[in-house]
Amino acid sequence: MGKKIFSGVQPTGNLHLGNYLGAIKNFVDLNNDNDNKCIFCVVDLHAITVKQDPKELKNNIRETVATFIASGIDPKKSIIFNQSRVAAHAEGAWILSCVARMGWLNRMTQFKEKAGKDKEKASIGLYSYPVLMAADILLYDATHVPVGDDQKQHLELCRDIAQKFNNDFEVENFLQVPEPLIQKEFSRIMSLKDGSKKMSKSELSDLSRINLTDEKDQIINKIKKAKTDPLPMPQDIKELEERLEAKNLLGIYSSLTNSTLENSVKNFAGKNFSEFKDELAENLVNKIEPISNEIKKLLGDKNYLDEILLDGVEKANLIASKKIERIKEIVGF
Ligand code: AQP
Repeated sequence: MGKKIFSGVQPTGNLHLGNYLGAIKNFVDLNNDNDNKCIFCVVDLHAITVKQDPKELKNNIRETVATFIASGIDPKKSIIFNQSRVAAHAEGAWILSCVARMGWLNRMTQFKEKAGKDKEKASIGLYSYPVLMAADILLYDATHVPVGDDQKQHLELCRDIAQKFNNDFEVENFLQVPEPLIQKEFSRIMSLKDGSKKMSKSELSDLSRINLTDEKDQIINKIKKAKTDPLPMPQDIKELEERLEAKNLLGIYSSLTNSTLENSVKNFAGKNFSEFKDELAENLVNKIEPISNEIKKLLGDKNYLDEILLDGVEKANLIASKKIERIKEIVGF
């Protein structure tokens, strides 16, 4: 039986290789299966949990849509829309925030990482972010949610919220408890400058990530400058536990070439990093350059991107407004 897929990407600029290999690549495969119903959301309400420049946000919303399409998502076979235009997301988030427990949210590691030492100054939205994410997913009865490894904990929370709502209001199976779809390998791509940190949009150094809008020369340069260690390429997969940068680069290579980490290690065992880096850069350019060119082409036609969003908003609204009405009835409004 086909799956009901829902996933979101924040329009916070600098979409990168981690977003692509961890999530968007998976969206494309799921979208290519005609049995699946796919909804891909540009989660702009999530984006404003940290300060955004309004003009840039508007551009980033379009750029996220362009990235979906340039990566291979067919807008005719899926619903692509932006979250803020479907009021049920914000309404659902409020109702579910009365179901979720403080203790559950207090355990969320992403909030701790993003708020850093100065928690008092973080927005309330950043704290309750996972509840909005639960509303996003549950409004569409999604059965499966493709995400990168960093979102695993939020998805577990979404499952807990769905189960508690169903129990509290005695509506068995009313909210669909979704399954995460997290790739077994390479589900967390790390920074090119520090193998212990995830590749991130907000990292100050652009050299830490491959952006999906990077050009050939930028990609080659970033791989050349990517951090490694003084030893030759690892001989054995066990060495990777201690050699995080080598592990990350070999992981990226394996993901791009659809090979296992073990085979990639065998391929380059004992060679110089420079030889490996040349091959890695070539594979990256082959994958990213066409996407980058297509994003730029699509951004030249803002009307086309806006039409996709408008169409998506209409379709998403039809589904979400019915579900939120039922939720309101159940709650007693
Ligand atoms: N490094 C990563 N490796 C694998 N998957 C990743 N994802 C994000 N980074 C990696 C996955 O991409 C999807 C969309 O992510 P998002 O836009 O919701 O959030 P983000 O990229 O984590 O970006 P932020 O929060 O704007 O900024 P940073 O990156 O600075 O923290 C998700 O499925 C995510 O798992």
